[in-house]
Amino acid sequence: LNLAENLGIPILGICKGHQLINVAHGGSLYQDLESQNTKAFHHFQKGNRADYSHFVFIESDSWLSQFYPEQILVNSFHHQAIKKLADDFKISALSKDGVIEAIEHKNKPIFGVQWHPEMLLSENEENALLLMKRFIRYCIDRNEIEEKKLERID
Ligand SMILES: [Mn+2]
Repeated sequence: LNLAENLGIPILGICKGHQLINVAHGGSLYQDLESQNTKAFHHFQKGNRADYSHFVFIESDSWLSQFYPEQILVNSFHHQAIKKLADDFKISALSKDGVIEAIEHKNKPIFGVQWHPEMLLSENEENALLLMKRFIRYCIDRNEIEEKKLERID
C-alpha cells in the first residue's frame, strides 16, 4: 500500500483492502460489528456471493456519485467495519445503519468499498461492472495527465 501510494498508483481497496487502507492511515475498526455497534444490522449474508444484501447510500460529493444514483444494492460479507475514519479520508457511501461502506482519500487516488464488486461481476451485475470500468477509466485519464506533465518536463 505504501509503495503504491508513494508511486501515485490509483488504489481500489475491496472489503479487507478497504479496511486496511483506513487502518494504515490512522483509522480504526469494529473488530466485531454486531457486538460492538448495536445499531448495525447483520452484514454477513448467507446467500449466494452475487446476491444483494443491502442498500448503500452514495454521498453527493463523492467519486461514486459521478456514476452511481443516490442508492445502489450491494452484497455484504463482513463482520468488521470502519469505526473511526482516517483523517485524510471522507465517506463515499453509508448503509442505512450508518456503517461506512465506501471511502475515498481527500486528495490522493485511493478508494475503498466494503462490499464485493468482484463477486457481483460473476453475474455481470451492472453496477459492479460500472465501478470497474470507471476505476480503469480513472487510471487511464490519470496516466494521460501524468504523461503530459512528463512531456512538459522534456
Ligand atoms: Mn455491508
